[in-house]
Parts: sequence; C-alpha cells; structure tokens
Amino acid sequence: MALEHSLRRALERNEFEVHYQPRVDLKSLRVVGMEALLRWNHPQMGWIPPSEFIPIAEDKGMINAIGQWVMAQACRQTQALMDRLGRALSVSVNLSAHQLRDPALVGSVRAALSESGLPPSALELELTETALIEDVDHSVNVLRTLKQAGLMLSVDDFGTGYSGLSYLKRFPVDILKLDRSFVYQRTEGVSSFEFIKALVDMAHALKLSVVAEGIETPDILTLLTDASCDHGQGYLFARPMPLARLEQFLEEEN
Ligand code: G
Ligand code: G
Ligand code: MN
Ligand code: NA
Repeated sequence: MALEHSLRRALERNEFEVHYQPRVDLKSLRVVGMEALLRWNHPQMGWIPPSEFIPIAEDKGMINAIGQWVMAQACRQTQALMDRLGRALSVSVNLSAHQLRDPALVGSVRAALSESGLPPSALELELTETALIEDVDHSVNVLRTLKQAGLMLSVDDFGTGYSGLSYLKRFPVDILKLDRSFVYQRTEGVSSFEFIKALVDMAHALKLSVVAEGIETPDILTLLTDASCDHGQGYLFARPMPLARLEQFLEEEN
C-alpha cells in the first residue's frame, strides 16, 4: 500500500534509473549490446528490485508510463554512448504483457527512436512467451508493425513456458533468449549439452539467433560456445550496472 503510493510519485521525482547488463558475442567475447534493467531508488527504502515493484506497477495501471520512460531513456543513453565511444551497440528493453496491449505502444516506441536518433535496428524489445500467447492475434499484429518499423524482437525467458518452438513460426521474432534455469537444467537421459545444441540448431534453422542468459561459470560458457549459441549475458562477463560504469567497462574493452 505504502509502496503503491510512493510508486505513483517515483517517475516525477526522478527515482528510477536504468541499469545495463552487457551482452557478449560468444565467439569474439566482445560486447555487442546490453539489456536495460529498471531500478528504483526509493527515498527511504533504498534500491527496490523490479520483481517487487513491476507487479504493483502492472496491477495499478502504472506500467505503461514507466515502460515509456524506460524506452526513451534506454534509446537516448544508448545513442549518446555510441556517439561518445564511436562504436555500434544495441539495447534491449523488457516489455510486460500490459505494454503489448497498450494502443500507445507503437507510437511511444517511434517517439523514443526519433527523439534519440537511435536507429530502429539498434533497439530490441524482449517479450515473454506468456505475454505473446495471451492474445496471439493481437501480438502478431503488434509485432508485425514493430518489425516493419525496423526493430529487433526477442522471446525472453525461453524454456520456462510450455509452448515450445512451433508457435514461434507465427511471431516475427529474431532472437531467443534461453532462460538461466534452462541453461543449467539437467534432463534425465539427455545431457544439457545435447539438449541445448538441438535447440540452438532448431533456432538457427528457423533463422533465429540465440542469447543465453545467466552465464556464471567458464564451464557453462564452453558448453554454450560448443553448442553454437550466438550471444550471452551473465555474471561471468558483467552484472547489470549504471550507465557511467558501463561506459568505463566498454572503454576498457576498446
Ligand atoms: O535484474 P533484474 O532483477 O533486474 O530483473 C528482474 C525482472 O524484472 C526481470 O524479469 C526483468 O525482465 C524485469 N524487468 C527489469 N526491467 C524491466 C523493465 O523496464 N520493464 C519490465 N516490464 N520488466 C523489467
Ligand atoms: O527476466 P529477465 O531475463 O529479463 O531478467 C534478467 C535477470 O537476470 C535480471 O534480474 C538480472 O539481474 C539477472 N541476471 C543476469 N545475469 C545473471 C547471472 O549470471 N546469474 C543470475 N543468477 N542472475 C542473472
Ligand atoms: Mn530480459
Ligand atoms: Na530473461
């Protein structure tokens, strides 16, 4: 209740901050882009994780406004970073199911792009399977419009739902983000490696690229590289970090 009250004021009081987790090309180990992850610096309670306030924002009809702010901020900061560093980067933004249903979504995406000057192909939207299949026909329409505008689209937390690969044919998505739990899973009889390799091969056959989430150890990195997984994120490379630290991180890589 108290949290809801202060959440209503968080935007105007400038208490949100976008952090970024680098995404790495698994062949070259170079950073190709980053995922935007929202943080809330509550004046009394300090940093509150999105798992605690996003559900409230969704419930109380605040997620669309917050999501628009994240989008605008991520586009602006990424374009500024590319200008300062003189290198190409892409940024991915998480969308909740509510935002997919928002009639203003496409307009606000276009506005964020034109105001920042970020090329549409440098912006990726991450959608969960659950959000996509809530209203398949509507999702397909929105995704088609976003693809026509030149954006990249990914399926987030892939492997945690139940829909499998067949539904992917319906959605014009470019990227599968393998969930951390999936990357670490040991299935009876089939080794993780064979399981992941088969999945990556299928994704590639469908012209999708694969990003593994939650890479924490060199062993897992080797396994994913051997399975031809394209990109990865995880604590082994870098944690989500504020913009200033990301810039330092990228400068050191140059
Ligand atoms: O690192 P982390 O605790 O930030 O993320 C927790 C969850 O919050 C993830 O599922 C992530 O997708 C979600 N999340 C982070 N930032 C945003 C955002 O800007 N919008 C939405 N809808 N979800 C977000
Ligand atoms: O649901 P989504 O994939 O958008 O959320 C990403 C979440 O995963 C964020 O909370 C982020 O902080 C977290 N994360 C990123 N890398 C790692 C990792 O290597 N290990 C763990 N445990 N969490 C990670
Ligand atoms: Mn994500
Ligand atoms: Na995810």
